[in-house]
Amino acid sequence: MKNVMLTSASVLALTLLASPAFAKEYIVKEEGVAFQPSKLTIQPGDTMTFVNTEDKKHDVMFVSVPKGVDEMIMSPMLKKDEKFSYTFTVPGTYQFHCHPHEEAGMKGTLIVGAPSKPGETVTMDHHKMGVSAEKGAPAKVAPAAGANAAAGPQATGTVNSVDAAGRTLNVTHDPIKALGWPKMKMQFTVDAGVDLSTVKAGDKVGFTLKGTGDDYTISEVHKQ
Ligand SMILES: [Cu+2]
Repeated sequence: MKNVMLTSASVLALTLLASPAFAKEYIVKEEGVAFQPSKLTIQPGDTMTFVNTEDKKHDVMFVSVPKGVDEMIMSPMLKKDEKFSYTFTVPGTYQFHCHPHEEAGMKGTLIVGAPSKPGETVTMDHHKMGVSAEKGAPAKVAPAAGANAAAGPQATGTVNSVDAAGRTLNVTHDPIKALGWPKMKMQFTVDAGVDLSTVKAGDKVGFTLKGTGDDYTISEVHKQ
């Protein structure tokens, strides 16, 4: 009986150590065209939650991240009291900004674990929407060729979540050569008229993008 109890206690201790019970959540307010705080250090496994506390719309996008981060970390545009959370696992230095207020200096720095050494980060340039690695050469944003040019760039990916009422689709898309985009997790606005009722989390989908520059919407989506 004693042995059984000891074993249970050990299992419980291991479970607690392995669980995210010790992970912390850090709140960053988007307020006064600034991130508050704008500099912080967290540990791998911790979560940052950005909260817009004012009437102005803000977002947050991570434009420089440690190598090994294979997705674009960005929120949708946040209205007052809306939140965006992300759990960081890759150690290093992250730079982020609010897209509408970048020029106004709304930016910040996050260190997860320990800072990156020079050459250990990559730029996720939202304006050009491509990963420009060490050399800094921006990925070319070329229109798709042939029939695709009229239809817009084609993409494939896996659906993370669907908000049919809010007309948004969160998808981890495969690299999109026509746009020079790497594999990224992104939230897209979906055009009116596109049927989202059959699309659900976990689905593999093909979709068509419409737009220019950094403002793309989904104009068509189908299951694969
Ligand atoms: Cu802003």
